[in-house]
Amino acid sequence: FTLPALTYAANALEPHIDAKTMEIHHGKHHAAYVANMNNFAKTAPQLGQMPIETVLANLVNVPDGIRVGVRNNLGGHANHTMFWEIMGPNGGKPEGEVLAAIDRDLGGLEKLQTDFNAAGGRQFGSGWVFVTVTKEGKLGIETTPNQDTPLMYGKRVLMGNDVWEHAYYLNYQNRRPDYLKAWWNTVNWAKISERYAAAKAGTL
Ligand code: MN3
Repeated sequence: FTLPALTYAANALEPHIDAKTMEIHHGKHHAAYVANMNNFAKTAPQLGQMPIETVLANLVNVPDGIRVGVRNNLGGHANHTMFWEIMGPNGGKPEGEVLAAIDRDLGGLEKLQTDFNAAGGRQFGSGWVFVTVTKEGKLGIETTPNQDTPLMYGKRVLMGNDVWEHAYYLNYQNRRPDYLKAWWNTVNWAKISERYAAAKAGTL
């Protein structure tokens, strides 16, 4: 398991997400999930030999003693890998097929943002808010606690936002709704279009 490098500078998402938050979030929090998985793989090397989504969708097959740890740390690794990928500077606007799907399934971009932020705001404690996508390209909004991911029940994630306090507390403190609102300025819609096409091709 390896920590993916950010494809943009730590300060590239300012003022919406500050460089210090990015450095700690990526370089400490995500790095810890990766290190923990590499430790688990010492005693259960099969974990590193299967696609991540396969392990997460079949946690029952993970040895008892490390199942909770794998759930948390591999979930965290998958969630954060997606998270860095779908953000970036100059993210543009949704276009083409993904925009059509947002209009069709989620009532348009404005309603998606309102509903997604409301769901993220309601998530009690640590967790995530996602837009999931089926192989047919249908979108839905879901939340999970902790580092759980829709991959654990065989779904695919188009995009998602981290509502753990470590994602925003340095800059926003208790103001999670302000973070949720500002976060949309960091979304890389070209990458999300790629992920949408991959979902329909069965390769996401
Ligand atoms: Mn996080």
